[in-house]
Amino acid sequence: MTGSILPIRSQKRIKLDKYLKLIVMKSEIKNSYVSGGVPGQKIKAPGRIFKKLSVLIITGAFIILFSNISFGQKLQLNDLGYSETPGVNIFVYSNQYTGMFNDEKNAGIEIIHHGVRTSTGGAVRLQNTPEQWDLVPTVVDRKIDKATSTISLGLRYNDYDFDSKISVTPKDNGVLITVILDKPLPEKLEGQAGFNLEFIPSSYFRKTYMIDGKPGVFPLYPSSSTTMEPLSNKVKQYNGHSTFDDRGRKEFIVPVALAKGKTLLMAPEDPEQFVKIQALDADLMLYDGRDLAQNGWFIVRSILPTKKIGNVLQWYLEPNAIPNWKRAPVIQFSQVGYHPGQEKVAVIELDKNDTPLQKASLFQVTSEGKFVEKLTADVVQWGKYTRYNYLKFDLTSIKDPGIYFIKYGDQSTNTFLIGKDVYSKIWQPTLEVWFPVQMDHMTVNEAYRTWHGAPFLDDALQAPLNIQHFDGYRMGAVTDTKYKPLERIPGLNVGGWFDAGDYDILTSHHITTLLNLVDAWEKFKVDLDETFVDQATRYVDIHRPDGKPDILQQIEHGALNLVAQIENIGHPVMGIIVPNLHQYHHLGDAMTETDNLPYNPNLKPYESDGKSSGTMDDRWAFTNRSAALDYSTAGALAAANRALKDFNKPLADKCLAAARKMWDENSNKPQTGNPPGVQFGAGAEMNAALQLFITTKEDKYSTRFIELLWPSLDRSVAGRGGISTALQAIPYMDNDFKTKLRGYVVKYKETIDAYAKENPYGVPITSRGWGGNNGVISFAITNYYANKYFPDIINPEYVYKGLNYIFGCHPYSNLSFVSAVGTRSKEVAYGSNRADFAFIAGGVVPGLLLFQPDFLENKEDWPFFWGENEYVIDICSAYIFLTNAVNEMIKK
Ligand SMILES: [Ca+2]
Ligand SMILES: [Ca+2]
Ligand SMILES: [Ca+2]
Repeated sequence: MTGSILPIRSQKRIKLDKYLKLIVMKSEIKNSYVSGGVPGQKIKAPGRIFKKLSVLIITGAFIILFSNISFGQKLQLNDLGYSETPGVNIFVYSNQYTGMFNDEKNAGIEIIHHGVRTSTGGAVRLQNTPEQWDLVPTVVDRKIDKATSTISLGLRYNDYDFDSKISVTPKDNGVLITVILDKPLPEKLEGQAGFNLEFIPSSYFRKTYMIDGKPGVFPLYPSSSTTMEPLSNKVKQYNGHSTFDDRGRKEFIVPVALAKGKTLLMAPEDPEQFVKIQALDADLMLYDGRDLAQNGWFIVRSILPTKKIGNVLQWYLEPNAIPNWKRAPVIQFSQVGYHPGQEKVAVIELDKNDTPLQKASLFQVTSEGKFVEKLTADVVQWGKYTRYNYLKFDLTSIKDPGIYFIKYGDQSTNTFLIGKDVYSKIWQPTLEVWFPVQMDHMTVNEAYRTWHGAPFLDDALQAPLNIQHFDGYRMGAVTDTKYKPLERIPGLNVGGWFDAGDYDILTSHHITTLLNLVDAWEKFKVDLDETFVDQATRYVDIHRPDGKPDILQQIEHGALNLVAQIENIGHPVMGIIVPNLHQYHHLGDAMTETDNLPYNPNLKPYESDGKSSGTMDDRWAFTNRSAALDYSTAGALAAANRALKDFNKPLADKCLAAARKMWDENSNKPQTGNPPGVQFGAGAEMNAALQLFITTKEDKYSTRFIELLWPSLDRSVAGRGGISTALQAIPYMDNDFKTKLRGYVVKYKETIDAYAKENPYGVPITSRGWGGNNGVISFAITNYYANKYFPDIINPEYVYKGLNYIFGCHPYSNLSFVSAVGTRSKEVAYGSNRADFAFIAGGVVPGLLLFQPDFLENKEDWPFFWGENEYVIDICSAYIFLTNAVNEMIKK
């Protein structure tokens, strides 16, 4: 039985306000976890225990209120600039729209509700259910008035010359939100501009709402009604693009509200997510943003009145606060487990109001299924990082192989392993499943499932001039090719990987990926064969050996596309991507993102002769040339030549020829006059020089490498192309090289030791815009090389630190960031199957995003935050290298 506030027989007779106050009277919540002892089970008290029942008699009717709702103390503006009470934080533009990907659902007025960010986007908006590429306001002004605890904002839409102001001020147990206009709404925005606040659907699934006493259930899947309107009524989207494929009908979809009223109660049955909103003048409307976009949220909205100025709209917003609420401790450890010889330190993340316990314990699970306490030890306080306090529990002394779990207070973790071979297979899902799924221009099958058909056989058209594409690509005033704008470039429908959760070929990431895969092949002889690849019939089958090492088949696949770029265009291109925004957000079989027929300007849109089509949906190649891209491609193809020379000799020869061509065409250009190593892209040139030298042994390349390397290290040992490239060069250089490098490695150690003071994990955590896991993996790879050549300076623990973090010893949760690796891992991520709330095995997510000023987040119930959850080829290939490297380190 859950703590339900129903039944109420005569809603109309009870004013909601009064009714809420009555509920408050006596109830109390105990929101703690009941004592466990069973690993992995955080047992919630039945129905979130309520101690007392309130029995109330109202207007002659006997009504029993089983209430679990109670209100905490008032919100207070803290020194960090947000309103706070235990269980509720309200951020008012602590985070702003950054521009790059428009509305990332991480800005505006936001609520952190009992430790979970449930609400975002509080702003004057121009649609019922704004999508990612709908216009967002610019914050022109943000003021904090400490005396009244009020935060005021100026918001502006330049496209409509429209300014509004918002103020947020504490009132009763919530806040009062006021929209102020100095000038009446522009006519064009009448009926369109409103105040919106968005709520994440996953926090409200399987829950109910009530609007003016009328109950409803939050839909698990969108099925509310929509209407069509003529395109002339539509407020424009980013840069004139459209997310909607109207099939030439000049119309657009307008979602209709699920419910309308003055007072909205969201999830009144759930004290952790219960929010009350009252509109003091206009109506409130509840919308489902998923009508238009799978990543849409539930939206509460009031339309701004026309021809009015001053305080034109007011809402009272009250997120329920459980009195004296404390977030449950999060016990963080490696879900993959630990090698017996390595340090094993769990981190416990504690609410700042929580009192640390003295001890934690480690239990072993015996072969009889019994739990044996192996260690009880003091926890050590590390201190505060972001908003939490951190403790450490050291279990290094336990070395017996086996199955274990940690117990802290009432909580037991899930089980993990200690064993000599815990790392031995952790790279396989990435090579065996994730990379095959990303393969472009191929049908990819796995047992009974076809991941996708062979896509983009209509690649590609020359991108037109002066384009700023919505995925960051640009074209300048010239093509830098022999092709006219929109002319077909032949030969590009081969090889390559989808970069990430979208389906473009991003050349710079292909380069990184090729280098990582070649390194893994050359250094660790990764000869796993679990993928069948047939380029002739464009067919890939997962879990089906074909006698060829999978890693070489992947290297071949990446090289095929880069070589095709250089042979057909003359040089590598920034990328190849669909031209229309209504294609770009594609969620489905990649094969259906275009019609797979080459564009034929002689046919009308949507017309086809069976061989070509009049629909302009072919991908465009963004062809502007850059020396940095030329050089880095030369480096990757020089490396690919070595891996492929005994596997696919003709392709290997083409790789080297293309690499030399790129080198020669750039190095013969006049110098800029800057000293060596200061030109743009010098890191790329340095890496190309090293790779060409390793492949060809020609002195001109090593000379140039040395010439660029030392000045680069003097500028920064940690920067791109810095110490990591230098360490990799050691086997190919003389002894003096290594001697000279030693001083830089000592300096490098100082920079990485500083991380242990910054955070309890001792790794570089960067986290705005895009999570920092790639940086953590690079850090661990550099440490692997440093340990290999300078073990007296860098010990193996610097490598394990990075792995522990990726595998679960990180803030917010304790999930492994690699799907299907470790006992518990990311099962909801931003792969191409994200609309199914699913994962792709072996994918590595970016990790934690920082919401200023102090909230780190990685959601596991909402896949659509790309900055937290999107798998990308560069990080996944680096992961394959690192995990093979750690196995080699252990062998030694
Ligand atoms: Ca992309
Ligand atoms: Ca194979
Ligand atoms: Ca086409």
